Amino acid sequence: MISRKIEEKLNAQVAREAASSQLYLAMASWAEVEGFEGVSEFLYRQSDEEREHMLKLIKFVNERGGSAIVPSLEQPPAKFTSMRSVFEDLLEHERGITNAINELVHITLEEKDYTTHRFLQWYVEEQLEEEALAQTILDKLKLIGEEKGGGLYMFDRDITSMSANPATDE
Ligand code: OFO
Repeated sequence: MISRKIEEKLNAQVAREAASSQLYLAMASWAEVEGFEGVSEFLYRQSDEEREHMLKLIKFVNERGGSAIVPSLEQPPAKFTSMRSVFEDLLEHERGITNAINELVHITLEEKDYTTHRFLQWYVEEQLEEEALAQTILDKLKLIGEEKGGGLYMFDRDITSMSANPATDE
């Protein structure tokens, strides 16, 4: 059984995962409209993964005697200024999520809730992978340097083969 405090904190994380899914969906849609098929495919997949992260939390909260709250959704931006800004935003966003997960882990220790603590280790691992991937992608974009042209064409082709996340492929 989870405490009210843990329930509330986990529900806040449900909302964050939902917001991540929405944000990446908006980015995917933008990339698709801009003609970046590979990037949009990658981001649609990321958006789906975030929804999975949300579902995993919802099920955990309910199984542990709490009640998951399905959050309302805020509209993410419809336009992005460049490919680089998309992935800068993505990395920034993931860093924020990592902080939130770390804070959650900390609270489970304070509350002596070792079951939730163990459950959250999956997210700790996931964040490590997601931040590393976002950083790798950004590094590639910095190498390309140009926002248009052949480099981006290759980038769009190559990104489809980048694994979104080994931890999620389990
Ligand atoms: Fe759910 O890992 Fe990204 O946000």
